[in-house]
Amino acid sequence: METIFDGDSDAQRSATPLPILLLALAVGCGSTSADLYRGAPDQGADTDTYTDGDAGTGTNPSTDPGIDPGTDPGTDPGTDPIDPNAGANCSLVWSSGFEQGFPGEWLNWDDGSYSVSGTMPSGRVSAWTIVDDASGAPIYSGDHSYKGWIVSSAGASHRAYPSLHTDVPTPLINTFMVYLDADYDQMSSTDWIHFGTWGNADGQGGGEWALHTMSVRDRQLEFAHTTPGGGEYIGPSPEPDFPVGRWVRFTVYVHYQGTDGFVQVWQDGVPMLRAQVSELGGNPGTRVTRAHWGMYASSGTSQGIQYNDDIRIWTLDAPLTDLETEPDCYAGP
Ligand SMILES: [Ca+2]
Repeated sequence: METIFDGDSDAQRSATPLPILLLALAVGCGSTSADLYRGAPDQGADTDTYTDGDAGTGTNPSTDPGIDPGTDPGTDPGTDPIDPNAGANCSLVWSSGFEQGFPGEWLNWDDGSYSVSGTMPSGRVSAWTIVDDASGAPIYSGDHSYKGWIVSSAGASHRAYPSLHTDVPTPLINTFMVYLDADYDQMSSTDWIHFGTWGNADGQGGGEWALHTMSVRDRQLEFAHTTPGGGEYIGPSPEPDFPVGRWVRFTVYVHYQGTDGFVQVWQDGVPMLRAQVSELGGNPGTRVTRAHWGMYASSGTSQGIQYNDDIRIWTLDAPLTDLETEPDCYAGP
């Protein structure tokens, strides 16, 4: 049975500001989630979230009926694909806590990087596996987590992760947990270890799609394939090194609006980066159809372990209007 939070993470979350998720007001007046699911283009109806990042709709968050800090997320059985405890504005559409094995909820495709036994496959220098509680490896919830690891530099980028092919309308929220165990002193300033990729491959096989990524490079969190290139840093100053040796909670907001799009990430509840998804200019769309997380890294990266757990994708029935407060899809209605 997968639980969403353990005691430590509850304590960690309680230190963050009260989770607030605001409904956008009247996007297209009468736009419904059904409209969004049909992928109806909504270009022009939305405010420009990139330049209008501040809250300020006048809505009083304390009156939002969707927020109930007293709800105990730990009571969520976690096995229902549509989470009954999801916040009023969030709908859980996909999740992986690595409790179902592989392929389980993942694309049934393995490039040779998956190791059932957890030992490095012959001829490889990076691989991934699913570890269990008995292994002593970090587990965020349930009894299993993803582990991707690198033992040597390579001639090409390391790719050791499962992939998701899906079709989810945006705006959406992707929450996931990362535990990085890497020695930054052994990484050059240009080496990177990736945490997430999102994009809108059209499924037609042409290989043309808009994508954007998030990684740690030169010790710090960054986006790539966005405008600005590494993302606009909006976190505390000075920018901290990305933490190693503990679980970090990411909350990623993705909104594709045809030829333009927006992405923002919170790290443990703190806004860190935002950017425009500029590749939509050449490959427009409104839905995320491809995503992966885990150990994708520059060829020069010679070591490192990354654990992932509780990867979840939630749709929103309207764009966020408060981009300061971490949207909390776990908050019960
Ligand atoms: Ca798990």
